[in-house]
Amino acid sequence: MSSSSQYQYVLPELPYDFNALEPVISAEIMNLHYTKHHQTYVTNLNKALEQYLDAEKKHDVAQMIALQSAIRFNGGGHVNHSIFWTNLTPEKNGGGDLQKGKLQETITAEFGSVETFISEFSAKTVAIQGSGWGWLGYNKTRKRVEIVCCENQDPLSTKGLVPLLGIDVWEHAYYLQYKNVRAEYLKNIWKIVNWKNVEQRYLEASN
Ligand code: MN3
Repeated sequence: MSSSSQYQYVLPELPYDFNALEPVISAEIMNLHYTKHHQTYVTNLNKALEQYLDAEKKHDVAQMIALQSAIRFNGGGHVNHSIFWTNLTPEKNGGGDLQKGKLQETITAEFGSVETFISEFSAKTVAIQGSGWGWLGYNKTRKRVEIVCCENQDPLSTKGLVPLLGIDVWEHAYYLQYKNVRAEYLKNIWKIVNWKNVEQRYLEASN
């Protein structure tokens, strides 16, 4: 077994075609986002972890510390996008349809209504300065769902929460289609949210 083999992360399979989320997200964005952006996080994560393993073997703590920001950024990018793709689904496959059930009850209890949740989530996420992600996360200590924003590619684990639904608001996620109007992207994306996936994550996290 070669020293780096345990760090060969790979792109997860995209569960739909590049054009399947149109008109909300164009095939051009999906193609670039998945094959270029996500792939680059994976490539650079593997590279950084390989270098980290080398540094660890040499007991070079200073180098291990220096590599941490690359691991955080690229590892976060890989973790976040891997969740994001599964959080979305074409409208014809049930995108945007939050059916009655445990998650819908929890969101209603926490925010008053699903509509209020969506408008709070959208308002907080549209206001992220620079690049980042809006999340619905599960707080295991409080046993509640929360809306939290993360900067750059910081995964939600850095806030101590379990990710349920993440929306990427880096410009690469919408700019080719929505230009500078992040709010319009955030208004439309609810049409393709895969609530079944979000609910499954909620049931696992709250179990
Ligand atoms: Mn992205």
